[in-house]
Amino acid sequence: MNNTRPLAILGAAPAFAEPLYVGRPNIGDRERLMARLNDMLDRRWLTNNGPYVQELERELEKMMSVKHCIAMCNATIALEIAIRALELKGEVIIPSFTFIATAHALQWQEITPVFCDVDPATHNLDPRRIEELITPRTTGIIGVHVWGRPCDTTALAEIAQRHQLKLLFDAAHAFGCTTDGRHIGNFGDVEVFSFHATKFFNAFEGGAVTTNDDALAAKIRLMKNFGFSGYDNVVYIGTNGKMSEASAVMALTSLESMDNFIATNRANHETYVASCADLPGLKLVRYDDSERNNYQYVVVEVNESQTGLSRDELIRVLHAENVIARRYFYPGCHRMEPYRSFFPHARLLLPDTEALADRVLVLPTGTAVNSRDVDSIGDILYSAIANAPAVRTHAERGGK
Ligand code: T4K
Repeated sequence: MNNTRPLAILGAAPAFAEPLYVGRPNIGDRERLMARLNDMLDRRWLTNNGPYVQELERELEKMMSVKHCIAMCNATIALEIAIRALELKGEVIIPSFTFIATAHALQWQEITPVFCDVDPATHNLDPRRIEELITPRTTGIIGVHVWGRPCDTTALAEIAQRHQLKLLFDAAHAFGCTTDGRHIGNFGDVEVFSFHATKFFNAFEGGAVTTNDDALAAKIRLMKNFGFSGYDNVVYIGTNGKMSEASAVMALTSLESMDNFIATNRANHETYVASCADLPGLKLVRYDDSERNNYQYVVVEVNESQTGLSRDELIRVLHAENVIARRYFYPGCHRMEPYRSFFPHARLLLPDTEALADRVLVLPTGTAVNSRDVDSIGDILYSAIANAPAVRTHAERGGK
């Protein structure tokens, strides 16, 4: 460890006067946003496939080089609609190391999510462990591009094809990312994005489905609008998955600043890498710089035997300094209800998921965080590890 760094924790005042959050929204050009909102109000067209939603869809299709982009109110409803449009039923294989929405979107429709373990090197669904979970009831696989690092799309497509399963990707983290030079949005039967406020690219609330399948796109369009085909003709069971014009305005404004958001995330990520390089027991998740990434997550794996502090102890130290770091996907979907009761023995199949959920720590980034903040966070981590026994005692005495 670099012993010239300051030992600055356990002081009376937190290192940051204001909290630094994971998931602080990025805001684009306010004037452009307000001008569009005024235009929307002048036009009195607020939702139902308005001109801003249509503009957003065309812009995203161009950006991702995908045939169809269908904007939605959020990614959870988008997942539910995509699952229904693909006629999935019975069982669908998914990772447990994901946001609970991936599992709920299936269970909501009484489809059983079958949890598969992840590859500890990639944090994504491990293709080597999928086939042993396939039964006569299996109809699909949902891969999740965790942290925006793409799944092994080729291996998953081969398995899906061999077993005649549908393949869907939860791309909530992967907007703006590529694999083999091709944009996420083009893989599997459909991909689903989230534009929630906490994502680096946001529409307040929002999401989108992308596909290169014309018939599927037409079906999804019907389903997200109650099944209406024309003014008063319902041809299919549907729901309300529509994106509002205000959300499309926010998304279009975010799109204009997207390169800046990514540049800031990348710079912060590089500063974190430099700042944590000499800290034992902390491994930063890296991105493949030969591809396009959004760098929206700064993820650290904590090896307690080297840091002398558990992941949760480190989080307590960071919170006391107003750095609102977070566990992610803890404790894993299979250890939450209703899945915990449905599959009491799931843990036996998911050792890598459980180990990962116990060691992952996510640190703040985005445009609300600058490189000086990142350096200070590095100093806090350094001090915590260097003072591990004192930090432990402090925590035992009831310190935050
Ligand atoms: N699939 C995956 C893999 C996902 O990660 C997600 C969503 C989905 C599907 C479903 O997408 P959506 O249906 O949401 O479009 C957040 C988000 O609500 C959720 O969108 C996201 N993943 C998930 C990973 O994180 P929470 O419960 O952690 O949110 P919350 O309210 O605790 O906010 C997190 C932090 O962000 C707070 O500490 C403060 C900060 N924050 C949040 C908001 C909303 C702000 O500073 N400003 C804000 O406006 O779920």
